[in-house]
Amino acid sequence: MRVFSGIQPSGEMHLGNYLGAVSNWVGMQHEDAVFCVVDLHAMSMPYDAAELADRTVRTAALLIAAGLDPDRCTLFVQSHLPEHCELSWILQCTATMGELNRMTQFKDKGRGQESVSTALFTYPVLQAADILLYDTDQVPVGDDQRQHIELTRDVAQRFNGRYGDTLVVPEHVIPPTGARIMDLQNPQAKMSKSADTSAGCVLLLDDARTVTKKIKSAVTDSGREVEHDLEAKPGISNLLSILSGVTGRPIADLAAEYHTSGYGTFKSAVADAVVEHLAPIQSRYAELVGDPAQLRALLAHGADKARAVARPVLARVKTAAGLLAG
Ligand code: ATP
Ligand code: LTN
Repeated sequence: MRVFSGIQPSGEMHLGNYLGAVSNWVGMQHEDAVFCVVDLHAMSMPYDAAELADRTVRTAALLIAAGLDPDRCTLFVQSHLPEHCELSWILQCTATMGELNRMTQFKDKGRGQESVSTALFTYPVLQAADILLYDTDQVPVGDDQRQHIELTRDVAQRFNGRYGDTLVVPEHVIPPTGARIMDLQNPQAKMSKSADTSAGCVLLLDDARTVTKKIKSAVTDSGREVEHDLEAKPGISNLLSILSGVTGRPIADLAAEYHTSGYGTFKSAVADAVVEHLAPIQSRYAELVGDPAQLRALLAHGADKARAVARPVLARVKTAAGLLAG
């Protein structure tokens, strides 16, 4: 069962990325699990070239600190394998303008920008290439990626219909809780590093004081009871998801325990649990970034492992699509 997922090195990792995706990757590690820092995707929005390489290494370090073990899975950097771009081109010949136009991420991220790169539009095709290049069965992602995985399936099925059974059609794996962590200041919007203010977004590397301040200032809902009700209590429900994510306890148990404790006490408990969960990740991260040469060596080894899977798949696709063998 091959597992593949990716994360952009486009900013600091936040609790949404961690609870919606990365913490699940940690539990899905085995020799056929492949995780990728998608630096090429991060170039589709305006970015600082002087910082990208450093962010890429730091993102990999944080993934390892969060529990990915490069000996138990494959961890590598997307741009180290040109095969991703090669397959992306071939798939662009199968994907249609109409289906890319329907992607909501493209519309959201492009909104308000003076000019939008072609890459932001074709972004989901590169993502499909990432996934299909590894004969992936399962893609663990947050809820916001549902549409991109559907597109990947459609493109794979169309390719297979045209050129014969060539690509494995993957399934998404969306966690039951944590799939959609919301902004603490605006529980109608997903927690995102690109939000207008950082107050509603807890970063994995925020210090204990900052985490506590952000969680204690989270907007809550009317009433006093701690209950899971996405419609009536989106703020409290979000905090319950976060507490469940970091403690591993079911939301129902937590809601019962804090039902009458009052919002203040509940928020303090959430803040303490998050701080406690992040502390060991932060100290492992500090050790890892102290040795960038070692991280680069780990990533080079990861790229070798990834290449061994990707090359034969790409060769199979090129033959199926009618390209002349070199
Ligand atoms: P952002 O919106 O913060 O810029 P992103 O979704 O654009 O993040 P990535 O950093 O590549 O980009 O996301 C990595 C993973 O984190 C994906 O699987 C995505 O579904 C998941 N994810 C991102 N935000 C959330 C969230 N608020 N709740 C749950 N999962 C999330
Ligand atoms: N688009 C994703 C990041 C991403 C990804 C992937 C996720 C790029 N390639 C392949 C899963 C599989 C995002 O923005 N979160």
